Amino acid sequence: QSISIIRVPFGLGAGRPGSENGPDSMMKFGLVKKLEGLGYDVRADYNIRLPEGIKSPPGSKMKHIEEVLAIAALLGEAVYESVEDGHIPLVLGGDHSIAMGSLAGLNRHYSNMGVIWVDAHSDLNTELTSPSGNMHGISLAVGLGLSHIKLKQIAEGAVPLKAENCVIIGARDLDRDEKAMIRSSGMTCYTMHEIDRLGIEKVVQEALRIAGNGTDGVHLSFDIDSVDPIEAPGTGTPVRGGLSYREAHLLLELMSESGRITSADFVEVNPLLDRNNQTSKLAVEFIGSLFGSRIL
Ligand code: DIR
Ligand code: MN
Ligand code: MN
Ligand code: MN
Repeated sequence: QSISIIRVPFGLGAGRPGSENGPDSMMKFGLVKKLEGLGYDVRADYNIRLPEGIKSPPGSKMKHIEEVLAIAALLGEAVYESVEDGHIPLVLGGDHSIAMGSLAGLNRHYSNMGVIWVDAHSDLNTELTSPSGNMHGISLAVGLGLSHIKLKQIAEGAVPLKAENCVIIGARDLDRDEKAMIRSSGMTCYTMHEIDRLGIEKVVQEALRIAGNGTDGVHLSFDIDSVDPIEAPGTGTPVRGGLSYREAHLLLELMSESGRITSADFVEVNPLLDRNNQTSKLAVEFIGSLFGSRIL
């Protein structure tokens, strides 16, 4: 099996700079070697960069919207091409706005894709409800067709995800309108409360069942801020009370075991905010667990 690593050194969708350095940092801390050690044929031939001359007009409510959409279109192409070529796309962010590109590109290949969104946040704001104006807070809403920005303007022919096949895991910081969106959309959200009560194993099994039910692919979008800031301090919007080190690993080990995950994003690693590169190294470990690394 082959993995196509797609680097997206883009951080303008977040409120503070630094996540654009995430891909290089994860590569530097041994990602390719780790995946090769697990038996994969690894290619890292995509590096998605913003074309010259793209700049949003000053004062637009959603900050850097043109830049985000330009990156998303290029990433959508790359993801589509890699999956059509038979590789597993592994997208390294960058901030979480880039997931719009992953979802749009994958949507051209899969006719009915499930999504598991592991995040402290739900990224279900829209341009109407966003309190921050940051594009990384609307990417799942775009995927579900809830925003004015549509997947089909990012990748031709892409259709909205079905809410019934979308699951959020790890939420603990939701804006008012996001809560309403979760309730009305029909998607499933396992907040930290459900994880505490049910245990991460049960939550992940349910999530895989829901995202896998009648779907021909399951995309994992993993925002590193899902993990507790004690373990993952290098991220732009840390929220206390997150997944423990082992809960995060177990989640990824179970996803690996299931054999259902067909693509993944790892986003919001911010080396500028990190302590001794702890978060970049952790992200590399986590990706290892998703692709089969085991303790014994
Ligand atoms: C917040 C933060 N809900 C927003 N979102 C983040 O800006 O819309 N998502 N950080 O990962
Ligand atoms: Mn090709
Ligand atoms: Mn996010
Ligand atoms: Mn987040």
